[in-house]
Amino acid sequence: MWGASTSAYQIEGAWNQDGKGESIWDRFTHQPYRVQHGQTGDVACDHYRRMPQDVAMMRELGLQAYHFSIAWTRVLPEGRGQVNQKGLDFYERLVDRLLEAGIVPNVTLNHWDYPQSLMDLGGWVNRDSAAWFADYAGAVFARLGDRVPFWVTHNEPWVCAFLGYGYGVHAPGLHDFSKAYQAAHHLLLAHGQAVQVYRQGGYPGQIGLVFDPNHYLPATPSEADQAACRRVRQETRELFLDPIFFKRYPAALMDWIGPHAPQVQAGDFEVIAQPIDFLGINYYRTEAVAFDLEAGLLRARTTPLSAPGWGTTAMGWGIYPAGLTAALLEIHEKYAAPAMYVTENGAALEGVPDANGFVADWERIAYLREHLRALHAAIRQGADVRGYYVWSWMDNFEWARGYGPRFGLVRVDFETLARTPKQSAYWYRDVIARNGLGE
Ligand code: IFM
Repeated sequence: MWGASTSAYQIEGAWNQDGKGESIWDRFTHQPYRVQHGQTGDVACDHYRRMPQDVAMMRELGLQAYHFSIAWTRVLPEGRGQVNQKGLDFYERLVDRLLEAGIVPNVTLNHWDYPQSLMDLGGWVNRDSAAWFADYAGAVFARLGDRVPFWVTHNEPWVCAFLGYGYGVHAPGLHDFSKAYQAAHHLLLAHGQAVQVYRQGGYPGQIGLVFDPNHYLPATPSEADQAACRRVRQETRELFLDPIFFKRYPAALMDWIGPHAPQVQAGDFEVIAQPIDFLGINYYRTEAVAFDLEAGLLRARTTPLSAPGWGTTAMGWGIYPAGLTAALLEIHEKYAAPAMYVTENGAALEGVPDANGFVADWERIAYLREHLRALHAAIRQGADVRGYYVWSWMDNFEWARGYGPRFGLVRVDFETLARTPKQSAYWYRDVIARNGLGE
């Protein structure tokens, strides 16, 4: 299955239209010094209004599947309580248009734009978040569960918990690792409860979760660097997958973080470890990890690593395609994971448009081609990977970096909001039509 991904806050705009409530990203971006150049997602790609044309372009370019997220505050403006039918209507129109176009919808419930009203009650640090999330999920399943074949509870829960509550670079902008670990636990609990609601509803589709296992290598063979590397892997990978597959947290990590460890109640792991139908993997980069006393709670400093001959992306991320093979195989082997999908993969690259707005982004093509080779290598070695999604369908709001980094197959001119497919969009159309690279 060949697709592309986006998320609600990054593309929709219309932040306060048709009854939508305020999310933590609305609040965060409206504060000074949070996002580069003070940019916001107020308008973003204006997808909320231009959705029909966007789906038409996806169809023209041969997309088979589209992975997007739902804005919780469009459905429940206060996060709980009264459902805003207009919000659900929008997503129903989107799903129906996709289905008419022969494009499979893959829908994420949480891609970070958490309701501000619930943030005022503590956000993901509040244990009640799990039940609020399950109720929200239930409202969405009730409207769309009969038609959507793939559901994702959370996208990249590490980013949600740690960049939001620990490092403070994402909304809600908190700097407290105890809160980050507690938020991670409640995200997992929320995931489990939402899966339970889905199963109880007897819906015909599949449900899973998406996380982002960067590939990490020790900077040197020293014991200190190897241990630091293990800690980073434990926090970004095992913290989320061990509870789901083994009903426990990684003991060595809990020992290391000591008083920051999350509070777990009896029965939590039973809820978290609901069987899932698939695991989504977002892969972008590989990093070298070195022990560093001044580098946060894990005492681990990460540095981008590029494979020989490859540079870095416009975000300074290393390009290391073999990291995708390694991540898929390691997860396949350790967790005997059910079907896997690469739910995001792509690169932020500069690209100067010509007079017609066209960008000949050969670098993106090189990046994607090499990662598809790496994915194929993992499949040949036994990983059960059923689909691949490019991040992103179109240029969009890259969180704290604003509109600078461009990940899209389709260029968006943020002055006029005109969309122009890049060279990579045509290349990807041909890959899809051939069902491979044709090598
Ligand atoms: O833009 C993000 C997306 O929201 C989540 N995964 C990584 C992308 C690139 O940073």
